Amino acid sequence: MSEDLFLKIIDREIPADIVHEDDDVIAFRDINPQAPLHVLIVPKYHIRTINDIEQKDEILVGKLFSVAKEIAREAGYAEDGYRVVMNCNGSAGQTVFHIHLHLLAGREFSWPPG
Ligand code: IU
Repeated sequence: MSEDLFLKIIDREIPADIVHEDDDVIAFRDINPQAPLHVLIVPKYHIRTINDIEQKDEILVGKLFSVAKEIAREAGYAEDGYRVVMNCNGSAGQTVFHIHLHLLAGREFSWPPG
């Protein structure tokens, strides 16, 4: 069993409400949603934090945004707007150390974020 909780979701060792999956990426609803739509878009191989992204990962990281855009569009939020966020390390609030893009939609978001 892996210690990476998101690899466990990818391997179906722990459950998740999966909304998208392809060869590179999985996306599932956050268990503690912060907006009516809150989905995590996750690469299928382990990258610990943004600090660990390498040149070979650039296409994959770009794909996280393409998948987020498509999920937002399919859910009807393309025009109203949505937010995507990736936290890096402790001060930003990263709690799961396998990079993931948060997609949040369905409410107003303030700026700057808390
Ligand atoms: P963060 O950026 O690392 O703080 O985000 C981690 C998110 O993963 C957080 O919003 C959790 O609610 C979410 N999550 C999840 O959806 N399913 C899980 O099994 C676990 C965490 I562990």
